[in-house]
Amino acid sequence: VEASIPQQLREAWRKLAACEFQGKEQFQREVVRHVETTLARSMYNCDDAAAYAGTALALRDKLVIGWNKTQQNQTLQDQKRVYYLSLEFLMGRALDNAMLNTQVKDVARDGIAELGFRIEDVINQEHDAALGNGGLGRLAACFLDGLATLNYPGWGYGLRYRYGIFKQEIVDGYQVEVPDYWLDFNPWEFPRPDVAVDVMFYGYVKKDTDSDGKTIIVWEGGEIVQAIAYDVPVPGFDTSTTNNLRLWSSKPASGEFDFQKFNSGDYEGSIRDQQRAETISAVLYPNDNISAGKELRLKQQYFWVAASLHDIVRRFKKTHRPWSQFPDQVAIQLNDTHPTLAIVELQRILIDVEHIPWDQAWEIVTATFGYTNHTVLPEALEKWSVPLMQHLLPRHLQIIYDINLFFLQKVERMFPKDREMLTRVSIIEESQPQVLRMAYLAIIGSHKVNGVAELHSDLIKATIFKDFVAIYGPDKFANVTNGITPRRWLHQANPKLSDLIASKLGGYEFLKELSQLERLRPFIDDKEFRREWMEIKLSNKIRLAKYIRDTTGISVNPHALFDIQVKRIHEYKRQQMNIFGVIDRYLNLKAMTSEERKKVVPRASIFGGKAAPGYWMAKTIIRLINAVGEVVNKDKDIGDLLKVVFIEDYNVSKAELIIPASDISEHISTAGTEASGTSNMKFVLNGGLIIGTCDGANIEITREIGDENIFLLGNLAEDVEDLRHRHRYGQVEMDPKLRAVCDEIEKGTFGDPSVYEGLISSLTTGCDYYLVSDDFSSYLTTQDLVDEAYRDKDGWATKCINSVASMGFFSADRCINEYADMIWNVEPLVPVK
Ligand code: Z2T
Repeated sequence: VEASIPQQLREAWRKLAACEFQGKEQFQREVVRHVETTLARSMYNCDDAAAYAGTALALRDKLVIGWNKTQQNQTLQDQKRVYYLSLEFLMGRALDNAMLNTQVKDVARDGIAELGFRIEDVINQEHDAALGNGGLGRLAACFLDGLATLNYPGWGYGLRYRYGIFKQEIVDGYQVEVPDYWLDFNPWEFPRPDVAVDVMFYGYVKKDTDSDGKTIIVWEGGEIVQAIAYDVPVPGFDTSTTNNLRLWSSKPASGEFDFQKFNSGDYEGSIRDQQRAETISAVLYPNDNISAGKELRLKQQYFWVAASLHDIVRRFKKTHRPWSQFPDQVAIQLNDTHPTLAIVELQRILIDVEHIPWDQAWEIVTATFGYTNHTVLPEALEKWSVPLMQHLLPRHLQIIYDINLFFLQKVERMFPKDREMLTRVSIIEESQPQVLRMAYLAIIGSHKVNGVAELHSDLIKATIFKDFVAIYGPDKFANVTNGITPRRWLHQANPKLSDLIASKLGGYEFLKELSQLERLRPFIDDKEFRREWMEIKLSNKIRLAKYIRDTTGISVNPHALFDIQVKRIHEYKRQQMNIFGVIDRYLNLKAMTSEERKKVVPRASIFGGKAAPGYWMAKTIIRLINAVGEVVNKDKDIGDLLKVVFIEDYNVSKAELIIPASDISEHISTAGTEASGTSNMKFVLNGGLIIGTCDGANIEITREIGDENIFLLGNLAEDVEDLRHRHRYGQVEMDPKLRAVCDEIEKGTFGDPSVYEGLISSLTTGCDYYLVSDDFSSYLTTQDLVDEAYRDKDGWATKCINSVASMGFFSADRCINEYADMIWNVEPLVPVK
């Protein structure tokens, strides 16, 4: 490539090469230049929004330089790369993260202050990039940060949704969904009109003969939609490595936009065609842990997968290697089953386009893919209807049939007497209509399958994928416990705590090597250190209390115990158990004498989270939380002893505000239902304790921090089946305290009780599938232990500090290194200067 450019030209370009700003003054120049030229504003009309835009553009220029170098270097080094395919990347805000990762925040803070702005106000102008629902999407974002920080050549591939997750408003206690216009100003993306891929849907399959007279299969005659790449730079922390997140946007393919109609006056008709194409990347499906099963969702999946694979294959082909080396150059990780069609698409490219024999092609495919499972909930396991697949992707369905046939033949040879086995493991479920079990296809097409926490990885082997362990052996199945990036979730969200830790450990190395937190332990008895630690917690609580007052009008005493549950609202996560517990607490307080009340630990119960728009029960839970807040918060008897707050529109940037303010956070899913949970890690890393069930990563957190530092409650996963059975046969008496809570709701204390009928009956006639009544009394007793422990301020501080010191394991970096070694077989690159 170098040699093709004349020496003179090369020198000219080198001499003129853009360079990064250095120091405060150059930073300020860049900001002012952008405000005055890019935005055409001046000091007379530069508001916070313009200051944000100027700062973001200055930082963006800096990122782009490292980004270009990284990409050139990755091409030059020509080593194996990893591609993380995820329908969700819950990135949150970029500016603060960019400043911190490139270590220019102090310069920017001072520089922007001299121009008349507070850096916090500037940062708060940014819209979240909310291209995800919850844990799965945020995990993908943490992984990108880890990949870049560790200098792995790793790209993300996703969809550029016009509308990310909806904005939640609370109106009269109910959730109302409002569109999120996040793209109105987004300096962090770069359209690549030259990177365009045509993607076909529908059409028909026919047999043909090529020039040598060989039979070939052609898929043609379908509708073509164009994918346009938008690239987002992903800077690593304290490294020049800046990786790429490539998001695809849909538009009509050239020629598909019907100029015939346009010219004959059917303008509206032609616009309709255009809109049909644009609809593909228009909106994120707002379901967390529920499969929608809609045709448009399947179109999104294929559109994204086809564009990404085309891009990956094109990059590979530029190296002129034989196809057999594809898995030595490319690792593709499937974030859940959403991108499973990538397996079929690669097989299609290899056999239909590259004319590689089936077996050779299949070997390449399985060596390339790894599949991560994120749930065992049956309603979340994707099953696509065969007639829909036949209609939308006829050639892919044929290939799936062949994959299934060869697989079942192998199984039949292994288990000749077990006919039932074949029906159980077939990709096709014999229902009406037939459906494709995407998880089975993902397992069959990958070389490694992993769960996201130990318990979850064990459960999938013992339950939903049991037969596949018998077929492939246990080594195909692994565990990679989730992790979080300490850059965003400690350094960015909780700068004071990060600074205090750095002052003791002698610098910020721990942000790259989180196990260094162990070195905090010698300071555990240091009075001054403990005082500073608890003072930081208090200041984070004051920051949150102020936000709550400004946004809801509710005043929360910062000295109260902050009890926080923020996550998607879902029956399995059991926010209902939490709010029932709050009602029980309220009833107890009401029954107390004023003397007794003096001994009570004041508590602020803080909730946040979105319900899927069509999930009625989840919406009812939100309604109940708000109704309880209405009653409790204005009860003069109760005062500061209990406050109930629902924070609107929980998202990544709110999480950064809320998590550092927690004393205790709740992770109380029915045992065996929460695959991992990742906010549990974020809360503990920020010096909060947790109350939780023996589920997901709570178990490993307990192992790391010690069971004296966590409040565990409830039944174990192994008991769940039996308990559910007993409920179905009416053998369970409802817990009397839960009965009293339900009676209070039914009395109308929290407004029209008919609103909550479904919620109450889910516990009774609904067989209490999530076992609230089985865990309720354990939950209440454990909450009493929390109060007790909180009274001992010193003991509490010791628990918090010891826990933080033990959190090294939960860094996304550890997690990425495990994927790299065990699944991807990729090595880091030496970062460019
Ligand atoms: C999701 O956020 C999770 C699992 C899903 O399964 C779908 C979505 Cl949108 C299809 C979550 C899990 O519920 C959570 O336990 C886990 O920590 C997270 O994925 C990341 O693995």
